[in-house]
Amino acid sequence: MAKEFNIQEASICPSTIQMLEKAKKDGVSLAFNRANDMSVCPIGSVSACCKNCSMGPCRLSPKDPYGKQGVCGATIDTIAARNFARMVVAGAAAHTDHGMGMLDCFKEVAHGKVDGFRIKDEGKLKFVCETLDIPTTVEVDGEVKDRDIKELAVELAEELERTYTQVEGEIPFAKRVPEKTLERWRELGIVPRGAMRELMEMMHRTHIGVDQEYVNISRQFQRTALSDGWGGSMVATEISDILFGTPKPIQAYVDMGCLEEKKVNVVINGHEPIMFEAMIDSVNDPKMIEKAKAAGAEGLNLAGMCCSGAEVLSRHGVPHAGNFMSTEALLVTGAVDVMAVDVQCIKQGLSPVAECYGTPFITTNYRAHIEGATHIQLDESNPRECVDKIVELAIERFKNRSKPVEIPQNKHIGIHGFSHESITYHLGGTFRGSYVPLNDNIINGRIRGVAGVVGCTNPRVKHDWVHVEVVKELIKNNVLVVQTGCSTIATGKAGLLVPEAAKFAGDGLAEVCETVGIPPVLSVGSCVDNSRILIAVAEMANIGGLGEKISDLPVAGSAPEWMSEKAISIGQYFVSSGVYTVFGASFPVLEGTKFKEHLFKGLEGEVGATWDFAADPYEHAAKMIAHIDKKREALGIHEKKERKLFDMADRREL
Ligand code: SF4
Ligand code: MSK
Repeated sequence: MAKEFNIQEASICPSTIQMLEKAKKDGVSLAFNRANDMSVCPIGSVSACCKNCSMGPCRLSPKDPYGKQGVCGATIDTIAARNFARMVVAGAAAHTDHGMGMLDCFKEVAHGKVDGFRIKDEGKLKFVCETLDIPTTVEVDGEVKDRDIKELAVELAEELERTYTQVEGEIPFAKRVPEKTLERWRELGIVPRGAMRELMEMMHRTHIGVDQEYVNISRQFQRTALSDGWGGSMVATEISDILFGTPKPIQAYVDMGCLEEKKVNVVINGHEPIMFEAMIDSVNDPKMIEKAKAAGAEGLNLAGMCCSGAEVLSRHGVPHAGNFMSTEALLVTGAVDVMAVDVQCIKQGLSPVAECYGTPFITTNYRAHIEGATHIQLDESNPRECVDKIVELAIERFKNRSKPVEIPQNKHIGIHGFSHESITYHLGGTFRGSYVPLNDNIINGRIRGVAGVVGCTNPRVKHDWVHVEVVKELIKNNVLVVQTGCSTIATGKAGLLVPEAAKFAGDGLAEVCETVGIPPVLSVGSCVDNSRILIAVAEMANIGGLGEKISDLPVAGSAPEWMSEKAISIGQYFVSSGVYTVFGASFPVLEGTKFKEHLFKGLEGEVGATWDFAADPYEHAAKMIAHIDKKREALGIHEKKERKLFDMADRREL
């Protein structure tokens, strides 16, 4: 018999709760209900089972993990390490394939084969070339001239392709890793060669009868995860910036109140920005707006969800309707006239919910078809063909809306779109743009440290609550928070992404925020944009004053409500880069095993950082703060020194 489901306890998001109540009345089941009805497998949840060959599946006992082995003799440590490694592979593959998709599109643009997109941010193109030692100028007859943009783009695309296809050597963005951190990776043999090679080797090594020593397995999954963070994800971010513009701080709304009853609501969900960017053109096309008006609507309204939404929220201020656990709930409003998706984090459950409310549900990427959805393939050389069809379906649905519409009237303004470039500017101004003031304020103690709080939402915990409480605790304790993905949307709904949220921050952080005009919580984009956090910590280490390696910095990472394999890859590349990282919700490795001990303690000796776990948000934040304090002490900056805060007058003087 199904357990009773307490809707009020499922989320702190009033819109999601309102839609859960409506879904109940409508007799519609969502992921929240399914999680309530399905108990967690006590063996699988801690990786105590293996199905890597048909002599099994083999289940070990979580109560007595060393009591037996798999049929092949595999121990709990081998089984758990192999399972963990395969999670890293799947997560890294998702990000690197996303990045490769972006690179394919960029190559077409560079070769002039695509009309739908162009190089929008030439400055970013040059910046990325410079970081990779690709010359951006050329000397002609003794005169230094800028190189042709198309030529630069072609050369950059060729260079970045090595991120994926290279079989020997180091991936291009290894050049961005602080020297001492990179040196350590070289000693450990974990500098990624090319993502395809790392993913292939990891899958090989986890096949039955290959790598059966958990420390050795962990070396390769670290290398694989690093090929995601400093490889596939970083390429995805940088190419998206070049093609669609580097985000700058922008005000935008989040939450379901972004839907408009009298307009045709077009919702995009997934991860890659390509379809969404084309959709922005379509909904702003006067011809399409005219068609919507002819159908009786006041116009077209576009909103994003999940990381697709986070990409365009950051770049263009397109409203964001909700994170991963709100995607089905949004359809329950009856106001969504079409939901179009591409890849990743798209619940199959959306398909029957869309059907219940008569919402066309459209897949657009050949990699992701979903039963019950209509597939309209997006062709990058003519993206408008696909997105215009989607808008027309939405207009048709609006005209024939047959279900009652109920839109939760909640929306929250916030500042999104921080990037490495804009943080540099905000901290130092046009002429003195650098991370020096950040490091300076960390050294003088106004800012205790920096935390990256990222990742998914998960129905196994109270939706959004853990994110919001962790972040509030951190800023209260003067920790500047940087966020991506679904986590950003949770805190956006809680009103933490505005400068006025400085009132929730400790005195030192509040003072810095007020002086430079930033919120205490910085929204930096989607899950691939965790690479922006890597670039930020690399810059902090390179600027000096806070040690030489990333692992010396008073920084910490967190994924309070994670659920996806991508989160495991992200967590691992944070840790392997030197960032102590705490996960909430659950941890997929059995307590009391040598492998767990290795992740939570042993990695300290290798890369200077470890994993940790705390489901309770206050314990979670306390662990991060304790780590930051430990690093401050090691740097000898734990006692507060009065240092001058740079204000506008100082900057002008400089
Ligand atoms: Fe069992 Fe070993 Fe086969 Fe895994 S690889 S299923 S532990 S026999
Ligand atoms: S969408 S990976 S639920 S952050 Fe990137 Fe959100 Fe997690 Fe998907």
